[in-house]
Amino acid sequence: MTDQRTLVLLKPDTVRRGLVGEVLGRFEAKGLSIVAMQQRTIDGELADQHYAEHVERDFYPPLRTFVTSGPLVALVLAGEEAIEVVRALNGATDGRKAAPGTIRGDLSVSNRENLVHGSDSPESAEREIGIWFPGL
Ligand code: IDP
Repeated sequence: MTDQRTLVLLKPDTVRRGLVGEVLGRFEAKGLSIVAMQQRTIDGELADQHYAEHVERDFYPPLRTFVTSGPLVALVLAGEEAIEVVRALNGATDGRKAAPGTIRGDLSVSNRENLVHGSDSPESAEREIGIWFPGL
């Protein structure tokens, strides 16, 4: 039993489509705790920090435009194996391929506008929490 923290984003498509309650509800129903939560619109600099490992990729410029396109909700969630649990709830990156029952599988048909982000390792989680919620 490992209690973990993870950084989750409800990306601008979630807010635009009015799905914040639906998506947040899935995390809460699973038993994860909300440690911090903030709605904000970010600039390109913060997007570059968050997606540091992707900034050179072909898909990054439109991703950067997308994540800065409107308000998103940043969260820190906690619980046993929270990192893996969140990624399982999120589903595969491409909404068209994500399994039914997952957030992306049920609610997204896009590889980019896929509603959610979840940290992919304990190291990423701590790095990302430091970016979005300094001092937490
Ligand atoms: P993840 O969010 O499932 O961990 P990553 O590979 O870390 O996936 O990619 C980060 C984000 O970049 C994805 O959630 C998605 O929004 C976007 N992305 C990844 N691959 C592609 C692609 O091939 N085309 C368009 N957007 C992509």
